[in-house]
Amino acid sequence: MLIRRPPDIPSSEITPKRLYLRRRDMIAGLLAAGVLAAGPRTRATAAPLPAAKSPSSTDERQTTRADATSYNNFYEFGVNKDDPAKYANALTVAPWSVKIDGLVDKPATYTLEDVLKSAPLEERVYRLRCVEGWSMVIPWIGFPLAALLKSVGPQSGAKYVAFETLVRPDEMPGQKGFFQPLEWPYVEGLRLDEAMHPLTILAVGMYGETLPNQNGAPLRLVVPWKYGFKSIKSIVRISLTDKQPPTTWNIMAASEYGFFSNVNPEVDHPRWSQASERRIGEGSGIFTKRRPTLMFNGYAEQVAGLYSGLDLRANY
Ligand SMILES: Nc1nc2c(c(=O)[nH]1)N[C@H]1C(S)=C(S)[C@@H](COP(=O)(O)O)O[C@H]1N2
Ligand SMILES: [Mo]
Repeated sequence: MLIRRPPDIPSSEITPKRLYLRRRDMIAGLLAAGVLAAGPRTRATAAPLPAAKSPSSTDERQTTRADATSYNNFYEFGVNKDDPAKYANALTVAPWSVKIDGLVDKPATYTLEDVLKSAPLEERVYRLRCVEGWSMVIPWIGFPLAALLKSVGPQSGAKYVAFETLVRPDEMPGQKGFFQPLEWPYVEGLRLDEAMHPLTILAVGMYGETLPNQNGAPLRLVVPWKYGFKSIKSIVRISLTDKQPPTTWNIMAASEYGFFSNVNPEVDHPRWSQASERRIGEGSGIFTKRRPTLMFNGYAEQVAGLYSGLDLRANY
């Protein structure tokens, strides 16, 4: 969990030996694959990323990798579902660093390698439910955001965590030209207790490999009980704040997308019902099967307590 480990304490003394070796091998593998390159910008290629499956995984049938990597929302590359798969390979994701600032004891610009030292990687198979009414089941590889936050030392005044995506129009066609669908950078935020919840992870991989660019390489958030847009991709900045931070879809349409955006089948989007969803891969056209949407996307048992006493209709 230490970002800056005193040089006299070998990491084998802090972490169980087995995990230590795995993490060292993993970092070596990522270096070899160019994911953690220190030199000029590199287009990383998919590298194997072995990780043990966490008990917080669902055993529902997983969406195919082909579907999860070809039907994406990543407006920096365009607004169509196939734009990210078409254009995101131009994005250089190494070297990568994340600026962590605001109300923390150790603000700094951390390399991706530093960030990866905060905790061992795990596989987390989570449901992801888009506000548009479709869902997937994806085997992410990542670690709890809480581990990274603890290692930088949140200060007592910190109440929220704000996130920012890369702005690089040269490599992100959706950020240049006449039609700009959103304001850049894409920004998101969580309350500090949501960010510290053990289900909230930072992902660096999926399906046993490093993240494809269209899924938010090299580092993205995954918050399984909230609508997909909260799971911000290709993160370059994490700030701890005392005020609720602005969020991209709320800036775009405040009456449709609130700060919380918890999956809630009882609160409809102003333009459509949120009571059911289409699982990607389960039929199309008239054969589309719809499943009921579950409260908090099926994670109510773990997260409902975060919202006790909060009116979820007013705080959508
Ligand atoms: N930076 C950024 N992050 C983003 C988006 C985006 O357009 N830009 N789209 C969001 C939306 S609407 C969804 S549903 C998920 C989709 O993640 P996936 O493509 O890995 O399934 O990413 C979210 N993160
Ligand atoms: Mo979404």
